[in-house]
Amino acid sequence: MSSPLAVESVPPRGERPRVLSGIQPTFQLHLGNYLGALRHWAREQDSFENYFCIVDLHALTVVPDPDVVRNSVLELAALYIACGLEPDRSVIFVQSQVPAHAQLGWILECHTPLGWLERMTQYRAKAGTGRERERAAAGLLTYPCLMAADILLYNADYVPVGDDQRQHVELCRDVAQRVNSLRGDIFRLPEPLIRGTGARVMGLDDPTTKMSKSTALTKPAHAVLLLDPPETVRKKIARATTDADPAVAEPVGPGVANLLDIYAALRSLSREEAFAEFAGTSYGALKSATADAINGALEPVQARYRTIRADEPWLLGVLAESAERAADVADATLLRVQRAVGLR
Ligand code: AQP
Repeated sequence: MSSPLAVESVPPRGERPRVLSGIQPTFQLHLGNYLGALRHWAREQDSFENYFCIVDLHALTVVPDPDVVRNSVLELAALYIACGLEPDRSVIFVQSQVPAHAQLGWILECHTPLGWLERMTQYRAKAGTGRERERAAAGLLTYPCLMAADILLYNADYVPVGDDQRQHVELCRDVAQRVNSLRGDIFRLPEPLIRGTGARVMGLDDPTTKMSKSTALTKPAHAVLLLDPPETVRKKIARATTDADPAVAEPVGPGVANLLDIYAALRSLSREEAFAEFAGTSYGALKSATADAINGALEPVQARYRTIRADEPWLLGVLAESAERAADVADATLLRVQRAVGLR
């Protein structure tokens, strides 16, 4: 019999590798969230044991209106399912309904050097400088520890994300390694799973910056939103920044490259194949074909979304049941960690 003080290691892997990922319920989802994350999650459900959460605790770092958070959680859950996640193949749950996330988050904060957090690109970009930084929420600095907790609680093998999240998964590995080296082999080290096409969709108004929800909120021309009607999509794509050249030609500028990438991702082509299709044609032809491809992908998603939103009791039932399934796994990990750090 093992000593009651022995550290319990990470449990063995199941038949399929496990994935965990999530999206913040902050404002509306955009094409980048779909192409970089959601679409892959849905397509690859049979290859993995799937855990997808709606990370509402993270949304509080930008302190949106409580009604916005409440509504965005349901909107996001419905969009997960509308984009193809199936509740019997994926555990789709709300982060705050599984208290272990916040509990492990704190333990990890206590094991993470401040310097690691201060170096994070997103913190530096979002917290501003000088007086602005003094007023920024402390959660903006510490949320990568909460994100590490989200992943490590489920002993995830992979974290399927867009390219912008690479640094966060690396930090998660660093923290896990640090705890493992201090307290025993309690965490599995996750790998980021970043797909080629669609991994970094750029802003339509400024193709040198990543398409993001927060920018789309103040600048509607920045992003196609998943619930935009077809005419709005067409107008936004028609207004997308391109180059001074009259036609698609090498070397393509960032705006044209972005449209080619979006088109390629939606038609399952490489960038080169997409370029070959439009080389020498006007930007109008590329924009029109890209808008058609987006509308073709979004139409069925929007139809399913409307059906799901019309049955809120069903959606709440899915989330409640999934939270229980998630908590079974998360609570077991938390207990293991609490014992290892001397809390039980
Ligand atoms: N532009 C993008 N291209 C490809 N993938 C993307 N993701 C986000 N933007 C792109 C991926 O979507 C998932 C959810 O990320 P998020 O909730 O952080 O979404 P966001 O749009 O980045 O959200 P915010 O709140 O607007 O953040 P900021 O303003 O910091 O960008 C992740 O897998 C992400 O990689």
